[in-house]
Amino acid sequence: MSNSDGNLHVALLPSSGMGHLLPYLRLAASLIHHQCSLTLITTHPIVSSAESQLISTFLSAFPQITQKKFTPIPLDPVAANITDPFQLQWETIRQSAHLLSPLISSSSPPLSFIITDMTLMSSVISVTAKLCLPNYILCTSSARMLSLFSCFPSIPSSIPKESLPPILLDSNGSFTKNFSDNSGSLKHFNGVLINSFEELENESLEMLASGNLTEGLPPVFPLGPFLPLELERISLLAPLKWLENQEESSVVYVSFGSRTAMSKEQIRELGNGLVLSGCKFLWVVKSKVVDKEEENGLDEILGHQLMKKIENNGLVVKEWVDQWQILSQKAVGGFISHCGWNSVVEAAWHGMPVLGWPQQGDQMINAEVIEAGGWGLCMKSWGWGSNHLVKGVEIGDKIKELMGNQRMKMECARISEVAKQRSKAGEGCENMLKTLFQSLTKS
Ligand code: UDP
Ligand code: G50
Repeated sequence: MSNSDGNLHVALLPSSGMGHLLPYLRLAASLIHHQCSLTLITTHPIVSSAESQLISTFLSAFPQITQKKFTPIPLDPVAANITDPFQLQWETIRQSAHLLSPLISSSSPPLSFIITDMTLMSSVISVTAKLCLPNYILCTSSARMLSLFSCFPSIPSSIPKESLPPILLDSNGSFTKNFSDNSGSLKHFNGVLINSFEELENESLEMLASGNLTEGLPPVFPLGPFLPLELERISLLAPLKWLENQEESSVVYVSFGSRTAMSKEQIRELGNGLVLSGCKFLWVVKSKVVDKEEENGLDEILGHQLMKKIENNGLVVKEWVDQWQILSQKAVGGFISHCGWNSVVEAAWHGMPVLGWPQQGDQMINAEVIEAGGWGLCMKSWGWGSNHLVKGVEIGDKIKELMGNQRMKMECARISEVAKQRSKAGEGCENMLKTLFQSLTKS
């Protein structure tokens, strides 16, 4: 399994979107720590500026990593019937997966294994199987989502049908077909690496390990919580400076991740809700799915009236912020989140009460992890992002509930303590990687 110099050479194949790239790079740093040689496969053109910047910063910080540029054949979004640019990129990579073969087989020293993103599984496994290259998955979602994924189109009794990603309800759509094909290919993989840990998702991880969900499921390695890299620190200092002057636990932080745009109407209701809550707030506004297209100013998005009302209560930004640093600040006492899985794990690590407002995809299932743990709320009655307008008054009331809930704060402290223990050297990721490497040397 290892090369002549005794080291493992691992190829990483992330999919598009910061929510997919970030956990890959965080894992990459752990693998380097374990003396692995790495090849990072990057897909061009890159969808968002955030991804381009992170990739170049990462490669400059780790010059020992080999970059292999992969240029798939472009797809016509109209013909493919895909509007989301990140999903379009997933499909583009899938359809050009055969072109990965020469890129993979020309790696020197030869690869020990590859780590493939979930969205690409069924298209990549045929390539790596022909090359007899072991293939692991990095699951960028929750173990709870993985439990659904592993037995799809069946649905585990633990998951309500209403929580399924709405896109999967279209049983003839290409997304559902890919999801199903990916799920079916699971048994051909050597293992699943996941940014989770026992105390966060005990039930789902046990269910996955028990073998009762699906036959032939490969081992699942819960390596979480993943920690950010030093190089992820960014220089947008205004939010951090502003937070320094706020009282302890007085600020609610509002972000819907890197690829969820809200309608202008919903943005304005949310703004009113934040003002009505009476709390201070730090709000990251996104009105376009891809950062490159975000050209309107805040004035235009929020409107003059709302801008005026906000002035004394909060700070609104449109740029990429350093979420990890923000969650570390004493002033922050609550998090309104779409519940992308990375954000959930980061909130857990920081012991931050979450008002979960899922917008799409796996987010409702992720939010249920928070609700079950008692350290946040999952707003099912607010519906999915685009099909329901939630009024400011209702949002304001929920924020007050979030910021005043003592029981939730206690659960937060508990989950944060175990998360931090897990991420200390010798725990969590380190131990699990050792187990992974032991299993590799046996095969
Ligand atoms: N993030 C950040 N600053 C931003 C927006 C996002 O640091 O302005 C990070 C966030 O901390 C998380 C990731 O980007 O690590 C987003 O992943 P997540 O799974 O939460 O949501 P997605 O963006 O995939 O919907
Ligand atoms: C986005 C989305 C729907 C959705 C998911 C999204 C996930 C993530 C995992 O991230 O569940 C995943 C996606 C696609 C796939 C396999 C696994 O083919 O809009 O379900």
